[in-house]
Amino acid sequence: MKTQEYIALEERYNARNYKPLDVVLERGQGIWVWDVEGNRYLDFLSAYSAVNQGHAHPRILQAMIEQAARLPLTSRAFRNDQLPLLAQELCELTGYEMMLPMNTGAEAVETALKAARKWGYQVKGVPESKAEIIACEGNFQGRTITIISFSTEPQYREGFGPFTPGFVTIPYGDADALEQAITPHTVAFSVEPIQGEGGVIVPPESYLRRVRDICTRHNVLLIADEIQTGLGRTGRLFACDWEGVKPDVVTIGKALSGGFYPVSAVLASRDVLGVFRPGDHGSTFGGNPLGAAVARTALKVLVEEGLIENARLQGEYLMGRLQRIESPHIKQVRGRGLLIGVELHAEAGGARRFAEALKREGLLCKETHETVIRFAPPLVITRDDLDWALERIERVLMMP
Ligand code: IF1
Repeated sequence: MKTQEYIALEERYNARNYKPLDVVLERGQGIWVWDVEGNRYLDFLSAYSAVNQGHAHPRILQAMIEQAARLPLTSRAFRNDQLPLLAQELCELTGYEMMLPMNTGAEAVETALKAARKWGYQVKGVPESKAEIIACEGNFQGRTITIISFSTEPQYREGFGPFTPGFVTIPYGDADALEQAITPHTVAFSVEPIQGEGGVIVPPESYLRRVRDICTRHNVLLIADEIQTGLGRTGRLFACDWEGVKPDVVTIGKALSGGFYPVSAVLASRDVLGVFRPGDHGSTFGGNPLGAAVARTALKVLVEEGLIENARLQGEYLMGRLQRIESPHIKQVRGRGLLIGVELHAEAGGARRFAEALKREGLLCKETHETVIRFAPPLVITRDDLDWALERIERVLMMP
């Protein structure tokens, strides 16, 4: 079957909740993917940072095969021999006291919000059903009804109400706005250290430090969504590390499995995650031995293969080269590590046509918010690979 036949089938039988680039992929290895016609592409999106370790990483693949053959799923009705080791290794790596495993990013976010509310009632003493959580304009934290309840993007909400109450939004990057929005009922402030879907928005210097200080003074939990920015993407384990900030609660997902399997988690202190008692919360697949074994190896790969450091080094190089492109279309290049957004001028004709042109050049990336091209290659990328990519990016950005 050829590209157009696959597309026709998908358009006919699959809900049209996406408008993908018309490339049908069938194989991936490291930074490269191949389509059904045999064309090779450099993956400059990494499944939105889920394949930080590169496609089909051999060590993670081996762990997956071995665990799949041994025992994929127990449910949490019984214990398994992988989850305790993942919990220990993850907590030791990140410096948190406890973790709670889920599957998708949205589930981790929901779990963090539930933990924060319960913490608010049990520990902070907020009156029943009064808990308030503050989020930022332009946030993207998933697609559930509760999460879109605090989205400020009309398309994510339209037709999906009524919404979950208890959320307020403030401008991103504005610490004073946070201080003003806090009431005695505020239990948490939920923030992305860099807004990914928002257009790779990097907040002003020391924003996270100020936010940390405000949350501490008001006894409000600081929840960082590191689902996209975490696990090496920005050149540190967590993007919050750049400011030396330790949130009370961190959500991770995506690259936690190296893209093999949905694995997410909430990290926090015993004070916060300790609010859950048996029966309060759970998931059929969360903490399953297959996901746990895959995640354990995905974390080892990240650390032992120096991918976090590589993201910082290659990110600096890529950013520097992108900033030196003298294209009339470019308004701003921003980001951190290997999470980079190239914002185009309104007159450039939209980011989509540049993504399409890059695809024809053999490089896959995705536009966000009409005018931003997002670049996020796997963290295993080398300088030579970047030079290969930059030759094409420069050519495409110089087109009329
Ligand atoms: C889609 C976007 C990225 C996230 C942060 C939680 C989640 C995400 C910071 C939820 C998910 C994904 C969702 C995916 C595309 C992708 C995306 F463009 F939509 F916004 F990465 F930028 N927190 N982001 O970025 O995680 O439940 O999906 O596992 O919805 O198409 P999930």
